[in-house]
Amino acid sequence: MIDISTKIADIKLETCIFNTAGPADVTFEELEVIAKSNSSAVTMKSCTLQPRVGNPEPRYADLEYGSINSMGLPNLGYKAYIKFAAILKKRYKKPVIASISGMTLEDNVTIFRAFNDSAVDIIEFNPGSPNTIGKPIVGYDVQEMDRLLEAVSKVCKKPWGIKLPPYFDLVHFEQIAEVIKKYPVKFVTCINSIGNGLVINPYTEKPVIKPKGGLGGIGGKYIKYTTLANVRRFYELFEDKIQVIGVGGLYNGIDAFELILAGASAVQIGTAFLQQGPGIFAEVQKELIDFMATKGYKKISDFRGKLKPLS
Ligand code: YRO
Repeated sequence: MIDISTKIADIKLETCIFNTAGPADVTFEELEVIAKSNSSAVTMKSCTLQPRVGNPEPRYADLEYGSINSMGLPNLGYKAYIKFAAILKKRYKKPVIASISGMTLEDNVTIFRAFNDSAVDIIEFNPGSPNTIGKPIVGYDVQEMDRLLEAVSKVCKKPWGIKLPPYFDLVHFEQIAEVIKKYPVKFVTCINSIGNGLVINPYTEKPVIKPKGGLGGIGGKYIKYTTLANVRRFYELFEDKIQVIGVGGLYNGIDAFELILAGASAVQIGTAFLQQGPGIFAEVQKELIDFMATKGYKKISDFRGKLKPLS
């Protein structure tokens, strides 16, 4: 028997594979599709204080090897997700994960506080928007990150982690890790989409999405090696005291295996779920088990983080 269960923030997950915040997880109907699938948890769309319709369409496009999006955080507002969590938990008995992405520090504090008295098991903070006008997104500003994490730590009573944007400079990994270590953060999820790519249709001579002059976050196969590097670097810097969840470019069981080998305690699926539907979770699960069987591994701790050196 091969066991691919895991624990995130001390919450048991029947498998280490579930949906990432963002794709097809805004409405209750969409969340029920995830709950009925083999996704081991139900992660809900990042929420804000007020409901948002998001950016004008087209705001998402499938690409040959992935996706581009500039959704603009369409969501039903945090109160809807507090209600959804209660129903989902009761009906489907699997962990529910809320994602919070308030537009200001004050909004984030209000939303975190409200989720304390909710059925959600885990909270993921998404520092993907600039919380101060004229500054970069919080995840790319070490001081802003410190300010936000301090505020969230003071109010949050649920186990929580952070969905990080990708980093590309080795010093940035160290600076962000130092700030995160100051707070009771249980996990980081690496990575959000690679921001502000531009996809052009050469025939129409136009971008493929409308918002921001065509700029949008890139997901899918294009980003897998950035995901692996971010998982690996944070796994090393946190010395396994803060867990790492891997997401970005995972389409099959061997991708999941590589992310776990790099140090991930669980993996999430985004673009591949959107493109292939909820059957992807059972598929990746089976492929991971089959690949582990060929290696003689019986549980994910047999190989997690154990990437071998070349020499
Ligand atoms: O556009 C989105 O809703 C979006 N897309 C992503 O690829 N990642 C995200 O975290 C989000 C939501 C947050 C934000 C980027 C719009 C601030």
